[in-house]
Amino acid sequence: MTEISPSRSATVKSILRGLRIETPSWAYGNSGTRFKVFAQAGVPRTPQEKIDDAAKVHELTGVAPSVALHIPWDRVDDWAGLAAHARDAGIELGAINPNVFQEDDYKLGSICNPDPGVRRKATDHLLECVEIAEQTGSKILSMWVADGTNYPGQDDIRARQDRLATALREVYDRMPEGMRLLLEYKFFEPAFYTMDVPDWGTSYAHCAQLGPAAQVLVDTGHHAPGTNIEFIVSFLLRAGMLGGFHFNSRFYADDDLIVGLADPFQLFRLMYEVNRGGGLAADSDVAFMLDQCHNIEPKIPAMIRSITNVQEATAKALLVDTDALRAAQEAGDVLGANEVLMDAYHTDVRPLVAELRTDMGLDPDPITAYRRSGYQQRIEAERIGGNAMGWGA
Ligand code: RM4
Ligand code: MN
Ligand code: MN
Repeated sequence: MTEISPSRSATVKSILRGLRIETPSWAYGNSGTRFKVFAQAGVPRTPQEKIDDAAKVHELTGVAPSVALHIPWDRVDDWAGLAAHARDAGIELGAINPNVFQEDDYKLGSICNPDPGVRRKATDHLLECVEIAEQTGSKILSMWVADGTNYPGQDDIRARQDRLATALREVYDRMPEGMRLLLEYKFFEPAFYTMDVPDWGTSYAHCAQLGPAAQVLVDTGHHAPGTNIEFIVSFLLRAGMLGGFHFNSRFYADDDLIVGLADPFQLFRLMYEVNRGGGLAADSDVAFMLDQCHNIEPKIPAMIRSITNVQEATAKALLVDTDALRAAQEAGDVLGANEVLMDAYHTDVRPLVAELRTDMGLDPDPITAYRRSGYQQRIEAERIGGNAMGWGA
């Protein structure tokens, strides 16, 4: 069993202190499946109210200082004003996520659509998102291209790649210095036969062609069952191509469940590779973002839990005795090496993370603190009338 020494505990805590986890605006609104959206009391009616909820999560956890926006779901007239609202609430506006999947025009795709007019419209939306990012001070354009085909022969797979490359080039060239384009991949859904960016290799190839400000975004729910995601993470980090994450967990497909609940061991393995590859270093620009939907559970506590799950997995990853691990690996000690890893995984890090919160002047138990805060009762009372915002509303 691993005993956590005081010096090790101090190192782990200082790295955890520097961890930044961005929450998504859409997770605070109503969401559901294609069968039903279950409304919850107190959900935001405006982008400002989503920001307020994200700020509450940051206030209680201390490590969620920004919120990602989805355009047009979070569209406002005054972007600088929205950024100021966030600042007043104690957080910043984070990644801008364009939406090129929710209009009738996009039935056959957006930037890969066979119709040049539709491609123009979709590309213009992406360019608009670059502008929005400039106004909100966001440094990341987080792109998910939902394009693909449903039937063999439906469209020319190769031509679609050309269209994709053309649009990405135009967007990339429009980005100001210091902005990054993160290209997300997903193996299926909404299209069922081909996706135009189905996997990390496709994303990598397009990003490499674009230039250094384009990197791959790994959404943990976007792989075929059984895919070894930590291998992908390790490979991308080594190549300097891991831009960031959309954390969530899944049992079957893109379930968007709370990160670390379906498979905490996977999250640990992933964070181990992130650390191994330098992704937790002070100068790393790997963006840790959540991309979840809380269909049946209360949303703000779910976000808090997601953050504590990431912190705990990271703490365990940081507890791996790397010297012992290397020695076992070099000696070809298969079981010994695995034992080093498992030792760290089985360590109860909850007291350490609670101590970190106390060090940071926070309540050691953020979910109980939330329940006590009265915030939930207040939003349920105040946010009556008007339309509750939801996924796509
Ligand atoms: C997609 C993808 C995107 C997210 C949308 C809502 O499956 O994960 O990142 O913005 O869902
Ligand atoms: Mn995602
Ligand atoms: Mn997804």
